[in-house]
Amino acid sequence: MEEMWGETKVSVDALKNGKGKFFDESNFGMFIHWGLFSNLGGVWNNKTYYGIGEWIMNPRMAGIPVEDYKQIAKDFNPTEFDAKKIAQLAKDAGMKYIIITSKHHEGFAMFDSKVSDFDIVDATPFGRDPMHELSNACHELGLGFGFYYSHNQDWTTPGGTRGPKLDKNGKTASFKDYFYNKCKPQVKEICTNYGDIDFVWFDTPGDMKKKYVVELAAMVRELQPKAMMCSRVGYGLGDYASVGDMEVPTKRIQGLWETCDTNNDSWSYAWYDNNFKSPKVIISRLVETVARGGSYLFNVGPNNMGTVPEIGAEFLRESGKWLQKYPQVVYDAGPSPWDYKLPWGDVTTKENSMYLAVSEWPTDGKLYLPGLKTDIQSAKLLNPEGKSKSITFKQEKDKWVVFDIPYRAPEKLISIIELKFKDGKTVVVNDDELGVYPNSETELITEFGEVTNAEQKNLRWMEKFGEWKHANQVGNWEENSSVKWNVDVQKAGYYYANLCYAGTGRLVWKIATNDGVTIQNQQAATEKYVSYNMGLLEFKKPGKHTISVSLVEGDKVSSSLKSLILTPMDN
Ligand code: H79
Repeated sequence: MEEMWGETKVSVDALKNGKGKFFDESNFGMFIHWGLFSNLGGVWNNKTYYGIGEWIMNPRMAGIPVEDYKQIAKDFNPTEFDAKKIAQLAKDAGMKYIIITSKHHEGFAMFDSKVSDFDIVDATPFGRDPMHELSNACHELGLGFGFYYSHNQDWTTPGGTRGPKLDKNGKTASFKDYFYNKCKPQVKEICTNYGDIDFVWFDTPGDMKKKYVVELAAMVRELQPKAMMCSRVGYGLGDYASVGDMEVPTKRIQGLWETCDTNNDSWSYAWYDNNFKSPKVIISRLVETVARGGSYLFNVGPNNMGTVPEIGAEFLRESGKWLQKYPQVVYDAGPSPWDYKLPWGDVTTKENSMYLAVSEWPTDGKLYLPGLKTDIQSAKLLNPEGKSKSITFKQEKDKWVVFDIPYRAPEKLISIIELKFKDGKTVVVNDDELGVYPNSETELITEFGEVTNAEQKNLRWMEKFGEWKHANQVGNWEENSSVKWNVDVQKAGYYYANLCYAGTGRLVWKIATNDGVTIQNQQAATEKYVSYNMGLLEFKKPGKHTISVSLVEGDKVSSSLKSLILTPMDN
């Protein structure tokens, strides 16, 4: 886990059988970002600020002065907030719990706080405690419930990180002041006044001193012994790891972990943000997360009136209908035996079943599966209306399994093929070689290549403010650098080879296979990752090969290779 999001060291096995069981089995939860920023919806003084809306106060966005920001509370009146409706939405979406912002970095408490007047009951005309309503609604519907609390940053409280330096008497405020006067007593309130809670989700520990984190975590454990804390509490004190914002990891991660993602681009409501993830994308990202061994925490941002934007809600309900048909693919499902996703989709497991979740349905009537060593007992195309159908397949030793499938995808979102294995049998898969598929594009990412004399690194950058993009890439090229992949080619023949990279000017790349086939070509390069045609690459025979890529000419420092994409010519 990267530094920014904290690390965690816990006994995962004990947790999975104990208080972590609910989290481990749920795999899908609702995150809610709601605060004063929701009342702005991305606008300050008639100007729209693009990027994560809850950061609008920040100097790199609207730069709103503390006193002006506090005034927003006066006209925050979300009278359409309906806790039951939101809890029902989570339930309909197939989510098992809700985690909501009780206080974000802005410092405004969305609950009735006795510690500060800057809270929704004391400072707004609304005057209700929506957290009370929501925790009740969740408990009534049998959903888990938890709070997000930004423990380190507080932009409106003296002494909070990125907050005012002086208190109201002009005296210098320290973090200690903020911690003991606000943070700790408020966390005590959220851990005391809302019944049993399942999560306390701290965020951005930054350089908060260890002693404070230890003290805070100890209090949470004492008051809410069943609540799970994510690694963002800091100093390895969480119960499970939280990976980077908006990141679905490409490689299997051991242990208990979660990724948080959002339904459009911003976490909090922004009027212009219409980039909602479709039901298919939601389900794909959920299944992919579960297949890598994690849980998916998916965010919605209620607006100034307290309602969840309808498009997002509709897409969630549609995702929920799919989950109702195929619950076994997600809930309490185990990870894929392959370390990575496959070109047509992903894989989850349960007992002696394996679920092939096919999001890119092949159009030639064949589905290919590489590296499976264990005998399949049966293969079925699932149809929840009781019309599941056996499908025929061919499995030969050390060969790819080939399934005969209908030409058209049976499901609009993601179709499921269930494989059964002998009871109690461990399914063995060889995923050391990456499959090169005969009927679809195969993207070989640098994360799974062997890198020589160059630097492999995960890069993270923001396109809009606060909106993270991720790439595993190889940079710092030298004369003799290369990235080499071990592949298993199902079918001999010609493949178009594309390279996806960023860089400057023009670059010449060479691609060579172990049986002496080489292609070399020059293409343009820009600061964005773009896929360029390098030419046709021939595999003279099927089976195991290596392919390596090297930079022949061009600026070595700025060149950054992301992947090699192979597309069968006669596909
Ligand atoms: O609540 C959501 C985000 O507001 C919160 N985490 C998710 C769940 C979050 N807070 N901080 N970050 C994520 C990391 C963001 C860092 C940045 Fe910046 C904010 C980069 C640019 C703006 C810090 C401030 C670094 C530069 C300016």
